[in-house]
Amino acid sequence: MKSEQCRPVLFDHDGGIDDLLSLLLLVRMPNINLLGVTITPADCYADDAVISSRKLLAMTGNSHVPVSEGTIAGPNPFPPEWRAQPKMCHAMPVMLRTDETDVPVSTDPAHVFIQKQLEQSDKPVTVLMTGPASNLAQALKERPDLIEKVEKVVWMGGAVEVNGNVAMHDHNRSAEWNAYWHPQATKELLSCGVKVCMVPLDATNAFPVDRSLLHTLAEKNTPVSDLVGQFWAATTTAIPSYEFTYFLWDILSTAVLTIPEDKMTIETSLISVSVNTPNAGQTYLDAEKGSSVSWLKSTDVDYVKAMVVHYLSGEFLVQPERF
Ligand code: AGV
Ligand code: CA
Repeated sequence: MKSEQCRPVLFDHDGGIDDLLSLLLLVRMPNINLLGVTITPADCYADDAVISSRKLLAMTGNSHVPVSEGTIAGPNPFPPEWRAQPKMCHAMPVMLRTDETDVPVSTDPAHVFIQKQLEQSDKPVTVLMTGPASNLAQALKERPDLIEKVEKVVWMGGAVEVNGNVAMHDHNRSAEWNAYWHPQATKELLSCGVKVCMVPLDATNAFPVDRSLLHTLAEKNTPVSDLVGQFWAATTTAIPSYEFTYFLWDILSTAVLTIPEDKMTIETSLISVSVNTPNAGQTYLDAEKGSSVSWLKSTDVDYVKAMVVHYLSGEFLVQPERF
């Protein structure tokens, strides 16, 4: 199914509900050769993320794709309620019925796993990252020679011209959570010279998980769309003490690998990262000292929603037609 002209992709995620749905979306999009899945113990507990990732790979006929757990922890932990929430994903019946034990788990920590995968690939690799930047930043800090093996990094993170989503007592709400969890890693990633396309809140704010999206998915009435709808249904109540809306943050970032260029507005700006309170993790425009970074400003929202629903519908073992 995965032929030679497919582009090699490493997926680094942090086990949230939309990270897991992003894994499902990624393996169902065309022309992707998934080399491996690495996990950051950020917006999840790593054990849960490993189990759910292996099950989703097994269910979709991708049992050959190895999973690796990250060992690096950022200084600003996610709220424990958010980290525990995705446990319900591997408690759902179709997930419980799936045996994940054939899917290999690497003995290397994620940053070493990433180094080995980049080294072994004969083509430059696209890195999709939907959690904090710690694994990749560490991998490239230790091995700057591998930067040339990265085609580009598509990263869900940051907030450029809009407010962030961190609401902590010592923070002024200017940062997005993935950037805030490990501000130093964010700074290293954006300044190390690797080509980055950020998918910040500027673009993801247009994609709340709302009733109309849930209805559209429900009407598809297929095994894949039903599981996706169940995962998203769990996001509609669990977090009101922090925030009332869940967004398609990671889903949009994953979709960027396939969205045609004329359906997106991408800017390139000089951007710096703060590592101190009260704005740790803020990704701000800085014409003097910033690094050149591409970032997704907006998309054709209806097109992207329709594309996402298309690839997230059907049978688990049947690759969807091209949208
Ligand atoms: O800031 C968005 C990132 C995405 O990678 N994550 C969730 C997505 O996986 C953190 C986050 C922000 N608000 C949240 C988050 C919420 N209300 N619940 C769980 N995670
Ligand atoms: Ca995430």
